[in-house]
Amino acid sequence: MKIAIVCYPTFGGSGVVATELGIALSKLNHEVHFITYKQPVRLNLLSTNIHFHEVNVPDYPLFHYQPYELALSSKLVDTVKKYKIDVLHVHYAIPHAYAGYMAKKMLEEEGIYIPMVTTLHGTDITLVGNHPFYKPAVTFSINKSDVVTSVSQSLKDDTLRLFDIKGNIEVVPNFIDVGIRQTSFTDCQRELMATPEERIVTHISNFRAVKRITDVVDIFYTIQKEIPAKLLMVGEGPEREPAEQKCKELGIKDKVIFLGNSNEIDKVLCFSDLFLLPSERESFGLAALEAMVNKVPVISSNAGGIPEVNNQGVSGYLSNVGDVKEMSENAIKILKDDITLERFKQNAYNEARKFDVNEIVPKYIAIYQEALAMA
Ligand code: GMT
Repeated sequence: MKIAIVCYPTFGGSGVVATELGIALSKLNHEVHFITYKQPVRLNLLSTNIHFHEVNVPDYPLFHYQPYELALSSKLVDTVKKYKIDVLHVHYAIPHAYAGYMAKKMLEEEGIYIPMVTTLHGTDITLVGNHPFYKPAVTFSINKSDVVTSVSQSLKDDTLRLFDIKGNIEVVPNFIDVGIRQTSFTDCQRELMATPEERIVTHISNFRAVKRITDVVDIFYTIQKEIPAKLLMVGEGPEREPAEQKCKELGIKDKVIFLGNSNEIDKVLCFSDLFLLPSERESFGLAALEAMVNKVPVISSNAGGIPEVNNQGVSGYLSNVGDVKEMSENAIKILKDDITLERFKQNAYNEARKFDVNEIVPKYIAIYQEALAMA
């Protein structure tokens, strides 16, 4: 099949999932065309089966806001025609499903039918999409998609609760390539980050308010009072600076390392002992799954789809949003002795295997076939 994938190319779960999906499809001999404004960050493997088409929005003094949807839908029309694309798969409803639908209609004028699959990722529904400014357009584009998928049951429930959805939503969980992780990193170079007796606690995100970064610092503050430990903070975003300030005020500045955005999160997770994800909202929690596949247990909130990924008492522990006391106690429970930690590490890995790429990607292929059959 020839599949066009539209996604956000920056650091963030939806772009990562879209990119990994494209790579997996290309390995199965499908031809994949990424259409977005920048080469996706995890797309370091361009091959004969993977193409990247950049969407440019020319600057024009009259435009106060650059019309990205317009440029994207035009690029979609051109790409579908030039490469004879079979299926359009848009990740994140705003504005991708909207632009995709416009492209579909323009192509129909020329007698070309292209089915559109829309995957909902989370904030496009629970945060941004639900805003009255966007809601009618988001509802419209979801209802006009040929197939709609969501990355968790929780996100499906939220979508049905918040929007007036006419059709079905199929749950296709996010996935991870377990095989790659088994072979890639054997030398963890842990000594670069911590002394042998210190535990390494890690948080990875886009440092937005929804991630509750101050909770991460508070949990770590309690942990390091009981157990020698370092905190690695990976990512960039508006909450980074306040978090750095808080670490200074708490006197733990030397124990917390802010690494910024990284393309090498597997290397960081390779020497991590615990992952913290106390988010306010999380449709799935891909970062938690990436930790688990690297044998890192997870202390998380029980928001949204996280309970579908992090198994209570097995791969880690879940608490109510904001309950940093319980999260800290559970973290210490896992980290306190080597035997307990090793058990949680192995469990985390075993749970992650349920989300292996080989289990999930065939579900998307079946969905493309289903969408094509609607033609
Ligand atoms: O978490 C974010 O702020 C980024 C966002 C995105 O769109 O990239 O992540 C969402 O999609 C991920 C991939 O499906 C999910 O794993 C995240 O849980 C989800 N984030 C939220 O729902 C807040």
